[in-house]
Amino acid sequence: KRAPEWWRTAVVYEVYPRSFASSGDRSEGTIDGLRRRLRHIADLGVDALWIAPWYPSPRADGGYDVTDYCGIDPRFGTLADADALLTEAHASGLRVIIDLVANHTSEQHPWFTAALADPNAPERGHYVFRDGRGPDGALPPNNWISAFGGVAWTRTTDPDGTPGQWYLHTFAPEQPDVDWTNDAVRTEFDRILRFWLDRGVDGLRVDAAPAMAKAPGLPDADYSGYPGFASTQWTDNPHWDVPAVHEITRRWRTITDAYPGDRVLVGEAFVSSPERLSRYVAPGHLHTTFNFDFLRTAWDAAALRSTIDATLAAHSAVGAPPTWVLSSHDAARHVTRLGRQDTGPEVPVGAVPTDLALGTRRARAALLLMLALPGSAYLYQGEELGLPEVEDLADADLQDPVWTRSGGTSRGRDGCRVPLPWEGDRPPFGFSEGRPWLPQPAGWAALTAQQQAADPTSMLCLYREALALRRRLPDLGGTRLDWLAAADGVLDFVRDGVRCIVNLSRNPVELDHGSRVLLASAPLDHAVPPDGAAWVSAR
Ligand code: TEU
Repeated sequence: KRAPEWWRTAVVYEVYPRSFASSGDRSEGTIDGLRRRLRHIADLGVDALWIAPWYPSPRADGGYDVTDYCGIDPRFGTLADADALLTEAHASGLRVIIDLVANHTSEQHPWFTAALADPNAPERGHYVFRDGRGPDGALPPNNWISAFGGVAWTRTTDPDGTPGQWYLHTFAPEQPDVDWTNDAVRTEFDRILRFWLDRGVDGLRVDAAPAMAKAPGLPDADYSGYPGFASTQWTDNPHWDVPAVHEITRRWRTITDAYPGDRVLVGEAFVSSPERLSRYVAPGHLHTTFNFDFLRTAWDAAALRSTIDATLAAHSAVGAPPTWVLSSHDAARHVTRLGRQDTGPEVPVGAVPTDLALGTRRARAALLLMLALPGSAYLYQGEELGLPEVEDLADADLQDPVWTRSGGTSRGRDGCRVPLPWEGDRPPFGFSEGRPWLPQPAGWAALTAQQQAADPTSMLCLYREALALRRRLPDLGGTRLDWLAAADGVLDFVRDGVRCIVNLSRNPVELDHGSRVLLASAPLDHAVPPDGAAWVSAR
């Protein structure tokens, strides 16, 4: 499918390459493994894949700490493997979006090494180095906190062994923020963008977009009104969602638009309102952005409807398509979230009782809701298998910096990054022949792709059917959405020829006599059961 502006209705599948598929006795995923399992993604019926960072990296933050933006981490493979993947994906009708981590580099990036080695090196200006406050500069330059918890500044030691300046890191100390007011930084990222566009990628996902610009003078933030460090709660501050960020995206849009073939820039922008989000996709800026509001909305009809309406209004005001996301490599898997009373995306400490059967029923219904909404949708690897969050990883296995930097108040994001189960009846389930970098639960034998492909009632088959129908029925890709009057706790809307009913109440929703059901998330007995959804022909 090469329709113009494909990204307006695209379904994009997120690949977290470290955990997708591998080969030999390796513990981590490889590009070769991804190529061998590409069929799985093509058969699912999505339009594109987005690959989380595959660059050389010490992996202080799972690859979001890059040392070479124009290379491939040797643990994943080579540039030739990446080229082969692009060719094969395109041949299978899949577009490829890669990750652009431009708010920060790795502390081992040659720029940062040079900046540390000599306080007078020009590379200091590529980052945000400042003198400390207080006697001997022993206090951080301002009060900013890191998204991963703790102070957002780390003091350096000068080559002569004396305490030196501080540098800013919005995320982990191993991820120093670059200074986007620096011309060398801007020029280098122009080059990186062109390097990958020349190689044939169809788009870039702009990581942590709101972090890139900082208010001039780096004034203290006012955190009153923000609950604890709770990371990304700080969204209107001198270090987040500052207007100058839009100059960066405009610059990149000009570069991207010069290429043929409908290349796309997708923003990862966690901001305080749909209106703030829409600024990232105003004409001349990014094409689309992730919609975190949808991810964070509880399983509640009124709340979902108001998120949907606010999102549609803000996006139609700027002519951009909305996006919908249920899971990512940063959030607890939604089968688990939806099986809890508390449906928030953060992983709470300790054992929260989870009803996975309930969560699975709701996840099936949520899929039909998401795929019936106007715009583009993002899937995260493993959700098509109905994988739950792995909540019982041992402390010793946890690798996410969120776990260490939160002082253990968060278990971090490893539980949604466990390597996928492909086939067989015991770990490593065909992921590789080795020991996966995070242990897979033995119970995943029932959730392997192979097992589910043979079961028409499986989550995998529901994803395939829903995506195939979405392709066949252009109404599902259109922009109109008309709400129908519905009982409390029920979402009921029409997309031209298709009606979508999602039952979040405790009572069944009777279907009109003679209704033609196109697809249902659960067996229907002339009614959509609680926690179920159906697509019904409206023609
Ligand atoms: O995430 C950016 C971001 O805003 C995160 O703070 C996110 O909202 C948080 O993890 C939710 O708990 C991106 C990547 O997706 C994430 O994996 C990286 O750790 C981060 O950037 C730094 O590069």
